[in-house]
Amino acid sequence: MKTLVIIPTYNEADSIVDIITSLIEQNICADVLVVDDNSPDSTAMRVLSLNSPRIHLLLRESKSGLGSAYRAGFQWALDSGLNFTHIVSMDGDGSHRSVDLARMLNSPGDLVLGTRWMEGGSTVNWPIYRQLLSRAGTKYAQLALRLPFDDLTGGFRVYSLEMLRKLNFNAITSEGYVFQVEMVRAISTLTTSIVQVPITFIERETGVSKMNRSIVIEAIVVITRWALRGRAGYNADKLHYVK
Ligand SMILES: Nc1nc2c(ncn2[C@@H]2O[C@H](COP(=O)(O)OP(=O)(O)OP(=O)(O)O)[C@@H](O)[C@H]2O)c(=O)[nH]1
Ligand SMILES: [Mg+2]
Repeated sequence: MKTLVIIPTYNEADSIVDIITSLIEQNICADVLVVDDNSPDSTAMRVLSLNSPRIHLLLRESKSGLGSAYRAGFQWALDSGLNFTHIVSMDGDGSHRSVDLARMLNSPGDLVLGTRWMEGGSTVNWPIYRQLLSRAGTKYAQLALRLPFDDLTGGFRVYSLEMLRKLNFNAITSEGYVFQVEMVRAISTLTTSIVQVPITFIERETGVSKMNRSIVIEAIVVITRWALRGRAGYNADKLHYVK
């Protein structure tokens, strides 16, 4: 197993160094890739200051959304020639714990979903309205898209690179939380090897959330559109998402 952890960042200068250091020092992964959108708070400079061949930075010109940051990161991993076998997606605000990642990496699957809303999973200091929004979002996506998973909007995941290689990233076009839903939707046309591992999600202590109303509206509109169209069937989705 050779793992790359991808962390998208926008203004996470206060938390990014601790996260990377704990991953590298505990040898939880081989390498880390930060995809930074030219954060005004100099997140990228903090990453560069760590000065390690195991820490990579993909610096983009301006804030372009979570989905496009992950697409760029996945493509970087595929093109890197570094022979990674697994890719982890992880937030750069301290909400995701490396101790949970170690358990996720021990769970075999083409896709491992870090899951808050299952037995053993939890959230710490997360406002009740955010919990309700997250649970409602997952419930709606679960029913509308018939995806039998308990945390469809979370960003803490392990992907097998062999499986990612088969996906047509150009077909995955969403940006906010719904990008996480679209990844599961696309991957479920490829494999049934999708497992859930309980995680504890901790509310960020520094920096500010990038969540906003347009991200929620995007999710509702896009999921509803997929649900109405999706009755056309699994094969149409497969042709769309798989190379
Ligand atoms: N590169 C890049 N990273 C982003 C963008 N939007 C969000 N991120 C990062 O994606 C991760 C998740 O974003 P958050 O703002 O923490 O969103 P969240 O965890 O869903 O919301 P909170 O619970 O409010 O923190 C963080 O590391 C952000 O810095 C973006 O447009 N570009
Ligand atoms: Mg967060």
